[in-house]
Amino acid sequence: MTISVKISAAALLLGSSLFVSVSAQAAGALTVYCGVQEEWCQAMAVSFQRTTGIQVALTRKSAGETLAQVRAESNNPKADIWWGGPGDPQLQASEEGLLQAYESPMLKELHPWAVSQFKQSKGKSVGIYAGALGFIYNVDELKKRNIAAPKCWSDLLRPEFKAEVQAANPNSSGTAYTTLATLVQLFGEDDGFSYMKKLHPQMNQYTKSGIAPANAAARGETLVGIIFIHDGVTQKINGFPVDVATPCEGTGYEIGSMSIINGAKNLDSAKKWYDWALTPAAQEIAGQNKSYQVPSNKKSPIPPEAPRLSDIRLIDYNFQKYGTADERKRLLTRWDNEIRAASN
Ligand code: S7P
Repeated sequence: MTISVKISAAALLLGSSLFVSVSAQAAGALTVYCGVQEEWCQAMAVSFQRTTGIQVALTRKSAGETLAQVRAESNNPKADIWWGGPGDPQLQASEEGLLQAYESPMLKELHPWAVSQFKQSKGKSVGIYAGALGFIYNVDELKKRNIAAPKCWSDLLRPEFKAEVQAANPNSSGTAYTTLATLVQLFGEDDGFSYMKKLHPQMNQYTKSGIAPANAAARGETLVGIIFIHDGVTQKINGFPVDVATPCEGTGYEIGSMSIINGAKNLDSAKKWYDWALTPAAQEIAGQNKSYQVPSNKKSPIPPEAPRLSDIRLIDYNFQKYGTADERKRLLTRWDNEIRAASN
């Protein structure tokens, strides 16, 4: 979905009357490919425009889709900034020469995990937030059917969860690629794939976007979803009968990331967005829009609702290895051949 967010001069004065134009990519506008929830994407665009006067044309896409689009457009880049979504596809994009290096003066204010994304991408991507992978489940539906909540990866294989688990497709979704890479790192590659094979009959759908299983669990369309748990917290705060858990065996996490597209037509504006997006003022927009990740600037307050990474049994996720083009392609091909093919 592409929208161009424009604020009239009068609206800036009155602080209201935002209007949305269908004429995306207006001349001189900054074009942002946004990888998080729609509301947060839009709030960022509006706030940036208020702060700088620079118009923003924004498209929300899943991480794998953005990578494919940036690659397809590499001879004539349409976007300036890739903002949000798990960092592994941005590491691959960096390796493929699709991103441009930029060292923001804000770098010194960031947590080490955010700087590590910068170093691993050779200065072409940076961490903007972090969040852990886990489960969302519908508490009312579980109670109705007298089913115990899942606490471990192994629980998802229980007979009562047959066709009751939902996750995204790792080709399109950064969340699902994080899941795939997590299972491989946690159990070893072959055992990880055996687990995914056993999990396959438990799945009712592989969605395009990583956020979709959280929406489905909230509405009782699936008992369980595999998601970044902060998306489950959002549903809970929205009043849906859901809860979240992180797997007892251990779990992976994302470094939500940002980069400048190589050949960006609005480079100065892109750098302004990049620096601004790393400030506490910009990062607080997440919590204000019910997005509960851990922000990357050390001075940004962590929303009280955000799951604390220190409370979760996290694996030592190897972003360097699982973000390389070869490894991503190899694992995705193996997933297509051995897991996805089982549904055909
Ligand atoms: O904004 C929430 C969030 O979970 O969305 C991204 C998520 O991976 C969805 O993108 P995909 O469709 O590519 O999976 C996360 O980066 C972010 O924390």
